[in-house]
Amino acid sequence: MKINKEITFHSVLWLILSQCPLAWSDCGCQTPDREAIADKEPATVPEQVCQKARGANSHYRDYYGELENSASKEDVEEEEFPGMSIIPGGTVKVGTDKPHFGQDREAPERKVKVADFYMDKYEVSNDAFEQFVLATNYTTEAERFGDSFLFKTLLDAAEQKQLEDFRVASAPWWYKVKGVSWRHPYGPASSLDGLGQHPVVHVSWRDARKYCQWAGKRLPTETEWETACRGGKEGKLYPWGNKLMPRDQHWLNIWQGEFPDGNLADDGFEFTCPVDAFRQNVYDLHNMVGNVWEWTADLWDATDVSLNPNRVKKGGSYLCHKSYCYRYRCAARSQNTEDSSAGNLGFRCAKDA
Ligand SMILES: [Ca+2]
Ligand SMILES: [Ca+2]
Repeated sequence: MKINKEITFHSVLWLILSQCPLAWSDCGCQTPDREAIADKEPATVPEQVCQKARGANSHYRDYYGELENSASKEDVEEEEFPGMSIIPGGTVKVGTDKPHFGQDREAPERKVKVADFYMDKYEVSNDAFEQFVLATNYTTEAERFGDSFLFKTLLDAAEQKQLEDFRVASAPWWYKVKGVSWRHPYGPASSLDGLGQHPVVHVSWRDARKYCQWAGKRLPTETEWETACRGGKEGKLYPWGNKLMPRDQHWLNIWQGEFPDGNLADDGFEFTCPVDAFRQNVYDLHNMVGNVWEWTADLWDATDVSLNPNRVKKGGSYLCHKSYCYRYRCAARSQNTEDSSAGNLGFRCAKDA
C-alpha cells in the first residue's frame, strides 16, 4: 500500500517537475515530505530599532557598533522573557522582487503590518525539548511512525545498499530510516550525547506547535519570522546584510563543497551546530539562516483544508549551498507537510508582546 502511494506521489512529482525546468533545478537540501517515500553594512539602523534597543534589549547596541552612541548604562534592563528578543513591529517589507526560486513564491516584495512580538533568540535545543518531553511524556510523530529521514553520509555503504529502496526518488540522498527520531538524530544507534545545545530535529510541525504551547509560546507566522530575520534592514539578502561572508568569516552554518558527497565543513560544522553559534543580527538572533530549517505557523496554501497540509518553513539548513539550494536568505521559503520530519528541520517559538 505504501509503495503504491509512493509511486503515485512520484509520478505526480515527475509530472510537475518535467513541466517546470526551474523546479527541476530545485535543491537537494530540501527536507522530503513523509509521503515522498512514502558587503558592506549600512551605517544606519531604522529608528524603530534604536528605540527598542534603548529598552529591554539594549545589548543590541554592541552589534557593529551601530547603536553605540544611542544608549547609556542605565538603559540596561532584565529580559522580560529569558532567551527571547523583542522584535519591533510596524509596516515592514517582506519578500523580494529578485526571486531566485519563482516556484517558491518569494516575489514580490511587499509591505505588511506586524505587531511587536517576541522571538526566541535560538532554535529550540535538544535540552529544551527534553524538558518538554519529561514534563508532558510527549511522543513525537517520528517516534510514532517509527522512522524519519536521514542524510546519506550518516549511513555507511552497506547501510545505503540495504536501504536503497527507501530513498526519496527526487532526492536520493534522503533515506527513510527506522529508529531515527529526535532522540537518535544521526541514526538508530546514535544518542544526544554532546548535542544538548544543538537544535532538536526530526520534529514535525505538530510536534513543534505542541512544544511552543507547552512553553507558553507559539510558532511565529512567516511574516514575523522574516521580520525578525531582517533585523530592521530592508531589501537585504541575509540578517546582517548582502555579503555572505563579512570580514571573510562564516556567518551561518551551510554546506561548502560539492553536494552531496563533499561537505568541506569550512564553517566548522558538517551537520548541526550549537543553537547559540552564529549571532546574525541586531535582534540578537542566532542561526536564523542556516543550521536547521524552521517551521512557521503559516499554511503554504491558505486555502488548503486537507488533513496534512503543507506548512511554510524558513531559513535553509546546513545542507544548503548556493549552487542548488540558495534558500538561506530571509525572503526564501519552502514547505513540508505537517507530519514531515528530517535531520535538517527544527523550529523556534514566538510570543505576543
Ligand atoms: Ca556547515
Ligand atoms: Ca535556522
